[in-house]
Amino acid sequence: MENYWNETVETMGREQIREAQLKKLRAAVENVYSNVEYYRKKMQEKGILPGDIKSLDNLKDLPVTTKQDLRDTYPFGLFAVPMEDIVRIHASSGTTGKQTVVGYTRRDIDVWAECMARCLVMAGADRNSRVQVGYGYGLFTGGLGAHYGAEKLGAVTIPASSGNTQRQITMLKDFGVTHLCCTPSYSLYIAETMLEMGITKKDLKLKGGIFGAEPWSEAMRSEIESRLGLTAHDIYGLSEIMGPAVSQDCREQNGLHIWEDCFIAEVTDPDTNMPLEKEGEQGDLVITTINKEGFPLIRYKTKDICSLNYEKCGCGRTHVRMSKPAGRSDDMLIIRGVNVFPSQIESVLLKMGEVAPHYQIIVDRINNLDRMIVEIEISESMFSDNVKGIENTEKKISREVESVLGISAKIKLVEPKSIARSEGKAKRIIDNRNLK
Ligand code: DLL
Repeated sequence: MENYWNETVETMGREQIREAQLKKLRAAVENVYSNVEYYRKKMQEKGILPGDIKSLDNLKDLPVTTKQDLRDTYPFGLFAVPMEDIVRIHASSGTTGKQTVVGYTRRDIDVWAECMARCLVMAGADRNSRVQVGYGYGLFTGGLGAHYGAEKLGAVTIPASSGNTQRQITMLKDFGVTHLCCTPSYSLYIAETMLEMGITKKDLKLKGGIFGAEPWSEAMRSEIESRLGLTAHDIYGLSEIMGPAVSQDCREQNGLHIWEDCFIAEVTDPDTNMPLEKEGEQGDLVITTINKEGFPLIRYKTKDICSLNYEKCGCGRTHVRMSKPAGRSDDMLIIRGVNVFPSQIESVLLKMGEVAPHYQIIVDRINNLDRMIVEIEISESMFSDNVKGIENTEKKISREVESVLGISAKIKLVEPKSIARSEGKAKRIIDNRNLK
């Protein structure tokens, strides 16, 4: 029997979902038109008024919101309530420009905790669980987002934050932690450190992992599951929209349920911003928030690439499933004209089995020609292998990468532990081409 946190909402009929969405969308559009000058102007420029939203099909008539809009209104220009109603602020790290700031009212924090609690239950947690939150606490939404959900659920919540890996492992063991929340790359780092400490998965009581904040492949999921002895769930979210718990996959591990009582999802053509006609087609995910007070967003271009599946899921939930995000359209490398996602390379590497799942892609432009080098760590056992053996493995991986991507890449096997580990999001790409 499947457990739900909020069965009525999670298993609501599709027609009911759509009816509720239309009602909430109209209210959301009315709200931003009245309370956010920036939106009012954008809508006026497009010649659309709140009263024009008569059906969900009218969503596509509304202007899209981009990260640039958030920067242009920095810091509080898109807030829809007076500052006295804001109780929390989060911000993106701003590695690619000015940081973006989002604000939450008390009700927004409650809704967020509700979404997170649903995700935790979807990963098999309940009030008897012990949840270790290994996402960073602070302006990043991972730590506090997961924390409030775990507390709402009534689980024992361990605010470990990221880093201090040996201590994380001691807590996992001594506190009998059942659920671990952190980035997938950090979970592998934990597995690696466990090995060094002589601790095995049998010493732990882990049942579920709630991993997200960065793209990861199905192959990486299998690797994490076997090394930590748990079921690994993929959780998606972004600070602009809320933080973690916009969507997550259930036990079927076949797409991430987007909480449609809070968000409307569209998959669009990145150039025209129009929804793609065919269900299941891959495109840019655009999200409209319909249950937010402080920082409502209309048609936000996430730049994450996925497809949508509206079929009822084996778990009984009716909310639409997005495919595992393939990456960001702005993280996509275009190498010699070919689109390359780090996740494609990752799947090849993990299928080979001879190398460790730690890699970095380095791209240079030499004499006007792009060159891609994939540095991959070899396992300890391979390290003691002879040079010939290493060369052969390099060639084998190179052939495999070329057959998947259609372009060649130089494969360089490097010593164990030579690629920097991350306690948060892994840095997979070093692009030295200066294309910006
Ligand atoms: O990463 C929020 C989060 C925290 C999600 C913890 C899940 C768990 P940002 O730092 O604003 O917020 O980064 C958002 O990260 O647009 C995606 O490109 C990427 N991302 C997040 N989750 C996933 C995922 C948090 N499960 C950006 N798979 C998003 C792939 C993901 N990419």
